[in-house]
Amino acid sequence: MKNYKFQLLSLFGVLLLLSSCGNNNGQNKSSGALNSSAAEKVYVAPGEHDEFYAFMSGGYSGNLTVYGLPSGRMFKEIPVFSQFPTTGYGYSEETKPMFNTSFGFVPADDSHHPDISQTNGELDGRWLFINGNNTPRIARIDLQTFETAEIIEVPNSAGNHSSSFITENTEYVVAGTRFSVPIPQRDIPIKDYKGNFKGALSFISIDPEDGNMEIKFQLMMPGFNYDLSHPGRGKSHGWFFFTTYNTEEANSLLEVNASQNDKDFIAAVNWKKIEEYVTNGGGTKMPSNYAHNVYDEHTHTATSTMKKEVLMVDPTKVPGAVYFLPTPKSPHGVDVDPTGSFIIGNGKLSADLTVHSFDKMIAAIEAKKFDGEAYGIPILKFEDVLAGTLKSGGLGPLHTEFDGKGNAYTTFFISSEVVKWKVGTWEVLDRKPTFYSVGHGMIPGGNSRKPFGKYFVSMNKITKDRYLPTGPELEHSAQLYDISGDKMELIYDFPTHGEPHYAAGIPAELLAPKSKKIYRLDDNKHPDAVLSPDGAKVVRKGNEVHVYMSMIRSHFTPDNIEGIKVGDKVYFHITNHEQDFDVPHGFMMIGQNNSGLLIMPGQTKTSVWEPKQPGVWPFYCTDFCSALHQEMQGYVRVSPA
Ligand code: CUK
Ligand code: CUA
Repeated sequence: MKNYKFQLLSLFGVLLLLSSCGNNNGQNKSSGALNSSAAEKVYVAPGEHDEFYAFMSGGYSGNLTVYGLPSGRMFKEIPVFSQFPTTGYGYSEETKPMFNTSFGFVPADDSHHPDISQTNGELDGRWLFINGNNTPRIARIDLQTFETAEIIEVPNSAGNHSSSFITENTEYVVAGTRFSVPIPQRDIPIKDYKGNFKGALSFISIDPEDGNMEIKFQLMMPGFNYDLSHPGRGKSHGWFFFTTYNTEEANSLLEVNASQNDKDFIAAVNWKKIEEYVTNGGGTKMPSNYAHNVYDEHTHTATSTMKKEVLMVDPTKVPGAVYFLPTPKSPHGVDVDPTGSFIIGNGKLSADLTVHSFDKMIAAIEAKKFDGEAYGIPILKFEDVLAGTLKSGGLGPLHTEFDGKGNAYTTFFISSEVVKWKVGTWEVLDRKPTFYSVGHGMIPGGNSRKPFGKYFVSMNKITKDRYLPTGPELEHSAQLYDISGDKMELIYDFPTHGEPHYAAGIPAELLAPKSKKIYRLDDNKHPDAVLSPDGAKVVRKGNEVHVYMSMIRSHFTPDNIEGIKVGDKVYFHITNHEQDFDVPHGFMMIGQNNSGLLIMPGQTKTSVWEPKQPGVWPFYCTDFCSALHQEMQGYVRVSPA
């Protein structure tokens, strides 16, 4: 709250604070407007299913949560960049490699922006990509299994914020760099930032068959801060747009240093041109270490590879590759409308919203009408590319979504509201307060050529009184607006887990029928699986002991294990032999200092236990699986070394 006040005062001064921030004090007027029809709109009867999935980023939890809309019910937390004791993700031997990076084992991150794969600009529901903002990474979630299938590290980057947005045929997912850094990293004085620090933008190709990611090329850009990005679509397909701030290249962002330029830039990158350049042998191979971790659902095992180089492209060597569009003031989100005609710069230190025209941008480029250059990259004239300005009276615009009916919805952090406006006429159609201080908004498909403009979800940054108090730490809130009519109607509030920065929504009918129900035992290619209880055995290799174990209602085989000594490293390779889809079993060993396991039917997972004391030590199943669940147990006898 302290920072927030500081922001208000320092950015707009006391006058603006007094004049237009009343919505922030809306505690007492927040819920009165709801009527009983709102309840009907969000009510999903017991046993009925929701109309949409909403995948919400988990912020500093490093994970992703799955909700239903309109009910606001949470279905699942998908562990991505963080260890997850609930299932053993990141603790099991099979999944530890998912956290390999050039920095070593990194089992935590800050996830911001999920984006669902597209075909011809429409959601296809194959995969979801999400960024790790802290240790720069991108993860791919398989939307058949709802599991993390791949994590690629992004070298030469720091703060992968402008990610993980994808092109309209899922050709590329991009990564940016919120912090510019010395490239290659080296020991230099921080005050030598200007001119020495660089920002690498990464274009990561996606295999159309299996979704595997590969860093195709990086662009060595000037040392600005690259905040967010958005792909062109339709007529602007082939372009990618990145917001920048700190074009002053200050090494300390106290406001005296940065935010002096009246306008920063949106960088327009013609990736098709650069793709052609690298296909013809352009670019320089640059030594760069980064991890590429892939999880195979047949072996139930992740493998990690350390890569050694990237292809670096100097944008000034590729004519027509990159242009700068001046945009007021420190733009945060950049959004492209469903037709691909308009590029919206959400200047967070501005009251107005700037809309650039893609057609005007192309015309200015063809006429070579430039207003100088920055590090060899041409700057277009603001007036030449401007399509219009939304003068809404809102303060602190952050992000814009679209409903597919020609309307846009912009979130305003400082004035805490959502403003609906008409694309093309820049006319304000409606505005509704949010509780409190909205960051992103989300319309299912609102990021594609075909939005499903029925609901708008507001993801709010500041939490104070939406739910029963839970001590000093409160969950954030999401709010659901019905946007099917002319006016937005607030119909529901629900808490979210971690800080939700962004979300990706998709109609359930596009996803639910493809959801995988079971891992088949006859498809289990895990090297340590036992495919029938007869195969269960205990094998000693030096001081490693491998227990090949099966679990089926309601016993473990073997369940009495002897011959273990203090100092041994015991590997439990456990296969769930159930072939009914709804019978997971769990495994926990007394004193286990990593995590238990949750093992789905047909799956194999491995847990390591290092006994420290002689004795007879029990283990048991942690998931109530049958009337004989309490009988699902065993002992390990440990003898002195
Ligand atoms: S960010 Cu959080 S409100 Cu990381 Cu997309 Cu703008
Ligand atoms: Cu298996 Cu409880």
